[in-house]
Amino acid sequence: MASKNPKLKNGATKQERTKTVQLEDFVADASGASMTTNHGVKINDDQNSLKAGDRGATLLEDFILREKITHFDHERIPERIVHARGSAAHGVFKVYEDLSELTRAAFLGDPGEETPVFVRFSTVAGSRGSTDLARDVRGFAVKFYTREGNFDLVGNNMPVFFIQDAMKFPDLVHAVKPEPDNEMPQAASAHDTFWDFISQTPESAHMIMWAMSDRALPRSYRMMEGFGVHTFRLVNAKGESNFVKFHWKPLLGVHAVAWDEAQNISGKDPDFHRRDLWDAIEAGAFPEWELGIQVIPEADEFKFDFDILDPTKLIPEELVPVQRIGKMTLNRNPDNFFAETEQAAFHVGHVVPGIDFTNDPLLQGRLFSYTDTQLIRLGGPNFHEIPINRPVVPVHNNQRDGYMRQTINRGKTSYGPNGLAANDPQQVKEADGGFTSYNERIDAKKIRARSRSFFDHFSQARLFFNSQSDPEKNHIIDALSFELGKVKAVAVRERMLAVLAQIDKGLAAEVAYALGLHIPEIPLEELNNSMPADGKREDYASLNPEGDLPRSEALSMAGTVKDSIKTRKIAILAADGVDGKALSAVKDALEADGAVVHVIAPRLGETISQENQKIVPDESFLTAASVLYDAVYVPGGTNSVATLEAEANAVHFLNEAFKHCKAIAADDMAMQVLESTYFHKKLPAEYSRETVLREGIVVLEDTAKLTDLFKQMIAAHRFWERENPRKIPA
Ligand code: HDE
Repeated sequence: MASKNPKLKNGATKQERTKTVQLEDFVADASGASMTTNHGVKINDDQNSLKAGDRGATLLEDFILREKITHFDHERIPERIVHARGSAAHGVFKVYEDLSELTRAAFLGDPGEETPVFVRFSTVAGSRGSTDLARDVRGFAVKFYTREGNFDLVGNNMPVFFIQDAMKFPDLVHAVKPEPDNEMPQAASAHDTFWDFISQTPESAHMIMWAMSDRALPRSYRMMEGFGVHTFRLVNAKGESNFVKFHWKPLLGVHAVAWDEAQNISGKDPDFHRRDLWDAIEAGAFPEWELGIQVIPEADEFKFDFDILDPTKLIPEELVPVQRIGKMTLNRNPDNFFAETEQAAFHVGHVVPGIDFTNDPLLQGRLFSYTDTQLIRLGGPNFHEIPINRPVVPVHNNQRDGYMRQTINRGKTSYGPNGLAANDPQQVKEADGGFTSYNERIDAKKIRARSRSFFDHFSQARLFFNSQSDPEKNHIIDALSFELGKVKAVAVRERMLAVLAQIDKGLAAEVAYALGLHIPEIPLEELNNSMPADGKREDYASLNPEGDLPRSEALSMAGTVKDSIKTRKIAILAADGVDGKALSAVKDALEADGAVVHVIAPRLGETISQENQKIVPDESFLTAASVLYDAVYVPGGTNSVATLEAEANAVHFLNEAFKHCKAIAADDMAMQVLESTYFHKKLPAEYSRETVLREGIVVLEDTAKLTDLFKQMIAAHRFWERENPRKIPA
């Protein structure tokens, strides 16, 4: 499309190349404009169809009605077969230092270069309209619009995957999606077909540990790690290659919600993550991640006790540290969900010179799938011309035509070699930026098989479990007990117990207890049913060695960043007669540190403080719920406290906040409200600083002191120890 933007006509300055400027050419803004048909005819009446008389039949002649209804009839496209539910944002990426020793990718070689990105987060199993808080893996797909073309890092928030070979992907997805006879359950993995498949497929054991952990219940997309999962290659200008694993590290830390809370959020606000991302960006609290790489020299390919081509394995950070090489900031919400978020087409095969693939058999299959899926989803081969998918550099080749072609290719030649157009467009030498594949030596027989080096199915699952804090371990046990508890086929439950016993006997015993079952003795060679017709059981037996590392701190969320209350959502419960001075002091102090504070009152409109000042509540107890907040504060004020004490919703709010291990603060006078909760007996007897920070509850008259402690408690995120001895009522 010819540019309407005069800045772009002169081409090529760095700023002008940015994606935002490119997209502007396609943005339509109706402010002050006349209404027209799609063909530009001004419309006089958009309220009534053309009829034969006042009360007569509608005329087929009505081209305005027909155009409007026809377009409407075709508004939907197929949703993504996986990752259908997603939310996205624009941003920028900047590398910290020149990495040209490692890779010739230009966007990683110039710390002065700002590369536009578009990032889409998603759940995997649910459909487009499903809840954000399902227990699920999250997609973390980043499109870098570099000056050498698009690079897509299409990752997840977990560093490993369920299967080792692309051949199994349709089976996995059929098993996890709603069951085919009744289309239930929506977005959840807690059902027979999923666990049936998993219990026959021990290679999924490691990923199952991640999926049953708190990683599957992020507090926010902004508080998730991201992983490229596969081992890729970085290749420098000399043609030297290193293996690489990609990581995204969120600057706000990695945080989760409780499972009971997640289930409640799904009802109260199914758009919880979508809203959170949108609101943070609108408020200017731009989400940030550092890009990390683990670099493995070619010579070290066989140094590990697992195969680096196996996507069910991670490389522990203790063995290969993650170097933080750059920062990504998301700073702009899309203008239009469909045009941008829905039509974005990511592809793990979109790489730029300097980044290359490995033979990971899952990655190899993905290299086929992503273009193929866009052909059906976006309707033809020209989806690269959709504005959100266009690179910010010119595109020239001899590909032509197809549905919805936008480019008007001038000239007679659409082939090469050609003499009529002097061979234009020209191929590009490697030294001038032409893509060349890494010259990997391959000398092998053609076989359909799985490498024995992929058969250790349990040691990293065990490493993950052993690396968790006690509350995290309890959450995994609870998650498995819940999920398998929803499975109707007892044989599937039992088989899963045998799989869990290979990971950790204690874990299996706890889940077996919850299910009221015994752990069956299934020998290792009978656990794996994912084998070919002629395969011999012993050849496909899982291995289960001890593993080199007892623990890896980086796998636990317990030690994550806990130094900020930025963007945390805090509720202040208030009614008429509230101590307005204390309320404002706490609110102002929290907001000054970047928290989002909402006053919640029995009704909307106005709340009058004891100082006779008007406070406009953000929500009422009807519209708000504690699961939508990170912490809660109850100011004093005789009348307010009396009202709240009698307000069942306020007491419920506090009970739930306690149950979900959140920070709770109250003025001394508001103790009366806390006394109506079920947990008041559990309140720490003496409010030493240490007790307060351990328990996450502070009741103090001194507002300044209270604010200081409350902030530290909010930054700590959750007080999971409160769940002990796991007897918190609903
Ligand atoms: Fe995907 N995956 N995938 N996947 N994937 C898709 O492409 C596929 C895998 C991931 O926000 C689809 O455009 C196969 C691993 C993300 O638009 C499809 C295999 C990882 C997204 C597809 C995998 C991912 C997708 C569906 C096994 C993490 C959403 C719609 C061989 C590293 C991207 C689409 C977005 C989407 C195929 C495994 C991540 C069908 C065949 C492993 C984040 O092409």
